Amino acid sequence: MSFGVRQFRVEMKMKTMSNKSRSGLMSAAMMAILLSAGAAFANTPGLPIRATEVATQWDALYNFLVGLSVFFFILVVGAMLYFVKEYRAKPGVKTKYIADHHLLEGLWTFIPFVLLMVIFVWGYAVYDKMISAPSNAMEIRVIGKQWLWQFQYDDGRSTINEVYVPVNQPVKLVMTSTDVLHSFFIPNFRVKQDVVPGMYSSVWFEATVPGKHQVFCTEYCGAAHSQMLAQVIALDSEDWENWKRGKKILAEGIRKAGEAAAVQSDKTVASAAAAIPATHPQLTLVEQGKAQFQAKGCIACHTPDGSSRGGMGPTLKGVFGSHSEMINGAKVVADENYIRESIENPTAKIKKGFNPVMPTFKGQVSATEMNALIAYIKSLK
Ligand code: HEC
Ligand SMILES: [Cu+2]
Repeated sequence: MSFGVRQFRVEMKMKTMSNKSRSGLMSAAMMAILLSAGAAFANTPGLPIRATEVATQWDALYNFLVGLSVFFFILVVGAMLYFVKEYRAKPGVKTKYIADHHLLEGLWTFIPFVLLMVIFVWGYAVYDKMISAPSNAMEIRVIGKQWLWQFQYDDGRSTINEVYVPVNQPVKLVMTSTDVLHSFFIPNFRVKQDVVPGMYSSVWFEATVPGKHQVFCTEYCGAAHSQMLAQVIALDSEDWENWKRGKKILAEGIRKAGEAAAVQSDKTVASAAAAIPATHPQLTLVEQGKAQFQAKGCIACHTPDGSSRGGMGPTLKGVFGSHSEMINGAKVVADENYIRESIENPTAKIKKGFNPVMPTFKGQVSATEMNALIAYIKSLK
């Protein structure tokens, strides 16, 4: 270590830096941190309302990052201004050559390392929470296409650009796209996930504030990208019951020659529900899948009940969620993506004990039909 005289003087100066200016710097930085910590409890100015627990957690992290940035901004700029004033070139004073200072170097490596690890672990924890749905979450399927959002519910209904959910209940979105990359973003919930053609991705939320929450497509997807908007309509328990009842009202209405629109209710949401278009309102999603299973001829090779069709094809009972064994010995978790691949590209993974005789159904199963088929296969426990 080569301690120059000049450097020594710098250190002495730092140590004797007037108590007043040092405490001024420190208290400004502390203020910044406290302000941002305080903001974690109220709504953060400039950000949308927080309508989920995850939103509160994201904001706390966000405010921490802002506070940290302000702290180091004040520290660095403050030190810079101080040094500019204190150590500007003076005639006759030659700056000493300074080689290294292990303690300082250690500190400016170690402190940022600790801070970045805190940010990483904290960020990962909230991301993990945002991405892993609780097992009791209600499922809604989302299909993105240029340029609208379609939603499919367990009860067989489907809606466009409006998704109805209950408050204080976890809801899992299982999403795919029929054309290009989209991304589903609900600012009030602070959740966002890419929606990708050819595969399923998912995200979940538990709305805590009833009302309308804006949805944006947040991946540029072509000319009308900015109009690819939707609303999450979060309903409190009474409205949610009305929405659920809307199904029966609608189904009856359709049977009674299209009287659905005549349903009277002072609940705006319930009347909106009654006007929802539905392809097969009398069939649940699982029932729609069962109909597809027969119509597409899957039933010729697969049974839904565990019985055998000989070597034709494996029974699909209990497949969903299981570890399916392939001829190469690999075990594959039979999730939505596996089921879809089995249907669209059956030879990609061949199940042990069977021949690759399944024809591809690529292009013959629409996104909504695929969701119904998957819901049906999932129901075969
Ligand atoms: C000609 C017979 C045949 C038809 C028709 C057929 N499959 Fe298959 N399927 C098979 C065979 C054989 C396998 C196992 C070999 C393989 O993995 O390709 C299989 C595998 C699967 C698997 C993976 C099962 C597992 O346990 O891993 C799924 C899911 C599946 N089929 C769904 C369907 C659906 C849905 C349809 C209708 C759209 C369908 N199949 C139509 C023969 C058929
Ligand atoms: Cu889009």
